[in-house]
Amino acid sequence: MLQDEITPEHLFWNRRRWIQAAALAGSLPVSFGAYRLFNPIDIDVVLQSELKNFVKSDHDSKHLLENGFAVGDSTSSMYDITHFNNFLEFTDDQQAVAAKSKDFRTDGWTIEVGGLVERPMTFTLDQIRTEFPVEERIYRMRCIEAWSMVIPWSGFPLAALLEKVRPTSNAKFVAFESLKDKSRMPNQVPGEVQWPYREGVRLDEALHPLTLIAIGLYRRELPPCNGAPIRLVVPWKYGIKSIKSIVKIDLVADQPVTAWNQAAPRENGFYANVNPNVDHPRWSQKTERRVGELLRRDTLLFNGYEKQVAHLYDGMDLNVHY
Ligand SMILES: Nc1nc2c(c(=O)[nH]1)N[C@H]1C(S)=C(S)[C@@H](COP(=O)(O)O)O[C@H]1N2
Ligand SMILES: [Mo]
Repeated sequence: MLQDEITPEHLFWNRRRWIQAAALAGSLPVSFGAYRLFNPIDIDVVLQSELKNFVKSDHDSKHLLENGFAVGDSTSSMYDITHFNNFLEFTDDQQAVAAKSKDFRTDGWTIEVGGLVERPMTFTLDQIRTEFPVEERIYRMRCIEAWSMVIPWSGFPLAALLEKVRPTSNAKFVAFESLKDKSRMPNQVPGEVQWPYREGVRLDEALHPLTLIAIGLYRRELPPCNGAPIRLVVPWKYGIKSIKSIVKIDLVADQPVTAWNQAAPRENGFYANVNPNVDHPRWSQKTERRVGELLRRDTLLFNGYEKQVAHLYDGMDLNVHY
């Protein structure tokens, strides 16, 4: 299950092959998403450097599957992962995020971790990269808009970061903020979402071993379109929760304001757990389109991570929007 055993990496990273694959995809519209018909050979993702500090998981693939650290479904291609994105700071056109974000600069990036903690800390990216051993997690990503992918993230548990700063006993939630800088994120215009993009989870959700801070995918640094240089991934929740390009993490006592809950609370609950039994006000959540596949798939409760996370919600009614 480890990526170097199953992925012929040169196929993803040989630029010529990649372009050929994209061209082929464009000539086979029946088996691919319709968006490719209109956007067949558009290679605008700048290839990022390889990550160091990789750890091999000491579990076998059976344990990876049991923990939810890997999935049985096949991994989405680099092309799909980087050419259908939600990143409203750049554009609301999912197919144009790659092109609009490709020159996004992340040098000098820092992440400030504070609030109700014993040891507030500010990390540079280099510190993050050396401090935390990076592992591969192959997760489903299910957007609230009913599309999905399978993404091989490179990252480390958020719990490892929180351990360093030592949350105090008053801390009950974790609040996240993306970069706010209109000169680098040109679509930070007045609209539904108030900038910066903000997200939050309960502290026990934050400490769950599935909750990941990702700094890469396919063992490369994160491409801008996927939230460079550092983002959250909470695989059992709708994609809105997996906030990109984080600059600030705060431990807080009360449920924090989140961008989409604030913008449209009837459509986006604070919890936003993937749930096929609770429809979006404007569409069903029972099925999803896996990007790159023809037939729709059934959406799974907690995005297929029920065994790992259902206990976090004991006593909550799973047929209610929350
Ligand atoms: N800062 C920020 N983070 C964000 C978003 C965004 O618009 N801005 N979109 C979210 C949504 S709706 C989804 S589905 C995922 C998509 O992640 P991906 O493009 O890497 O697949 O990012 C989430 N994180
Ligand atoms: Mo989303």
